[in-house]
Amino acid sequence: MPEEKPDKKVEKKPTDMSIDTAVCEVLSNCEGVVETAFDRAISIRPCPIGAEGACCKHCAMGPCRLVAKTTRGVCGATRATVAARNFARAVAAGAAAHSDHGRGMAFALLAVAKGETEGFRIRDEAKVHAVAGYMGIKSEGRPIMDVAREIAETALGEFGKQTGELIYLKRATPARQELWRKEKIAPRGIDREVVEVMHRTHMGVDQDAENILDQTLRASMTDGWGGSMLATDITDILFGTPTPLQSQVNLGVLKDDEVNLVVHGHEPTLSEMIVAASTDPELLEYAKSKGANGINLAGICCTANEVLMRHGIPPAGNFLSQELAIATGAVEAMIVDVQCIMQSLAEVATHFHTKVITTSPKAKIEGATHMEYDEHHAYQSAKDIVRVAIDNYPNRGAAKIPGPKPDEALIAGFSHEYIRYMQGGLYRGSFRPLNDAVAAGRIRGLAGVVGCNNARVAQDAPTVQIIRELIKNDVLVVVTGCAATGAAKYGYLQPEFMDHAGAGLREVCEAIGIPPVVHVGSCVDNSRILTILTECATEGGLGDDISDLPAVGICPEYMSEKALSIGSYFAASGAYVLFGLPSPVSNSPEVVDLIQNGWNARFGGGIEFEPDIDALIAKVFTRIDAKREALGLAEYDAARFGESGDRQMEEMLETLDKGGSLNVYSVSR
Ligand code: NFS
Repeated sequence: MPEEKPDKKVEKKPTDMSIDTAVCEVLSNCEGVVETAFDRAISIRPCPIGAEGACCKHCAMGPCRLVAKTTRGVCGATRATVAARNFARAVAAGAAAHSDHGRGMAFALLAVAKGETEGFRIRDEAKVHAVAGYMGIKSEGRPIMDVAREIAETALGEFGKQTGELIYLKRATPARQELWRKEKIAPRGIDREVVEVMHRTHMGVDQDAENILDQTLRASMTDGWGGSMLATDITDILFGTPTPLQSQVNLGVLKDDEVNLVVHGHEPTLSEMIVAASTDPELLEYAKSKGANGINLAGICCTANEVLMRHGIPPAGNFLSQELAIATGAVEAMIVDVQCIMQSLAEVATHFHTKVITTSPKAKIEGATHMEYDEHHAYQSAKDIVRVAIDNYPNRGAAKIPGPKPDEALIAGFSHEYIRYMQGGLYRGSFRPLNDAVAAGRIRGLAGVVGCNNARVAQDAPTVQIIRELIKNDVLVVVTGCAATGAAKYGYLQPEFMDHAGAGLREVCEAIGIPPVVHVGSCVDNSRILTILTECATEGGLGDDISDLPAVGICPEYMSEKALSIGSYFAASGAYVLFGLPSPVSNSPEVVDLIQNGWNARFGGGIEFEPDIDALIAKVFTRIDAKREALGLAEYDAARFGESGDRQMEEMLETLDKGGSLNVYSVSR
């Protein structure tokens, strides 16, 4: 086979590859010395056949490339079947990743409830009662650990369930539940639907694109209304439901004179314990004995979001920053578990003193140090890992940490419970003020901006362009995942960013006390967006279902299969989702039409790929305005509002500035 030839014509400067100046600074230092994903994205051209969903490699008669005049594979599979199969398998992999994370959380809760762990406890008893309510478990008057155990067992039961429906489907609007049943896509067990995608897409099974895509939706819903929603709920139970807090962001959060530990990956069980261990007096003393002034913790990817939302631990960056954190030369240990971890970390680390530590039996990397994390001895495992990092501190060479920019402060920690609380208080919280503001046109619509970085587009550029344009035009934005970290890096999660919002949006945000860009968590916390949208639909005044709302989902820089799963479950839930990259099914106009228009006709939501970001933004407004019109709402007029609200936002900030707590609705903390 000929070697992949680098495209000689492509010459890119760091500033073409990322708009993050800290990232560009480290990239310049790496030039000619350390190879990164940014370099490989230039030297490796994406395969045009795979990129369009035109390659079928599901049996050994192929791989068949359905390009040019070839319209069928050796077995006769059509372009539509092949594109649908490829898409289905990607969604199944994404749903499996999120759901396996949820399963891990359920096992952790079970271990806590049985008293088999040291280090963990239940931090949010109110959430235990709420989740018991969703699951139909009696909780009143019972010992909390008994209820927690039943929740964990019920959650685990959702994975192996063979018939019936996922319990959490009941959290959707009645109209949505009815539609799912009518269209026969209500998922049964989590594992069953994912396995069934794999079966149906095996050679010679399901050959009907629409039928394959229906199973794709079932599998995706086991993510959004299954594994992810369980993961969010159980994480809140064990580690606390987030409330607003302040933090910093970007590579500049690494410290010159402290032991820097970066937690990277997704599941929060280990990182929670690392947070605790990093303040352990014994370990702080140990760090001092090695010449360090302390232990500094930072995060990458969604682990960063988990520990940011609950502890204010600063994210050092999003997906494309992972190699560069090591390339600062200032990281003693990067601790990883599962998902979105580049294999190249181990290679980058060979140029520096950093130890890359893998911790999950599911994810090992050649060249990394494996220290398997045992949740039954969680705190001890965390301490052992922190100790390895401390021992590595004296090995640090000349480090170059890019300086923090002044606009890197952020506010995060907006759970749906807190957003409800902000609109009326502990006993009278609702989504009424938000709905009224949308109905009146102060807020034009709602958008979720979520997902990854992708080395094929300049890091963060599409995300910040989209968010800026949306809030300027009075669209309230919620963010999760690497898009949230991206937004934070440019000051978009600062209260001052309110000045860039349209007058109507600003007025509402000030009155309710939320920023115009609301960080609701990690990627599994997209389930919080499902809850927020359902609350809006249930509150009244904006129709009866998510599909009636003037709301859209946007994934500007998608990279992972999880993003396709998220897009699919949002579509099934009635949201229209735009991805800012080329379509992975473009080889089949039939499949493009099915997921965009076919799903939209049946479910009121769909998926569209639009790599032209200006065009994507225009489509967002068209969609939102069409929904407003269908609801009979006032036409959006940017000039109509402009009075200031009662500045609850400022009061909240004052409380935070004085070191005060906003933990108001949770009884156990
Ligand atoms: Ni979501 Fe989070 Fe980031 Fe993308 Fe990866 S970390 S689960 S997949 S890259 S947002």
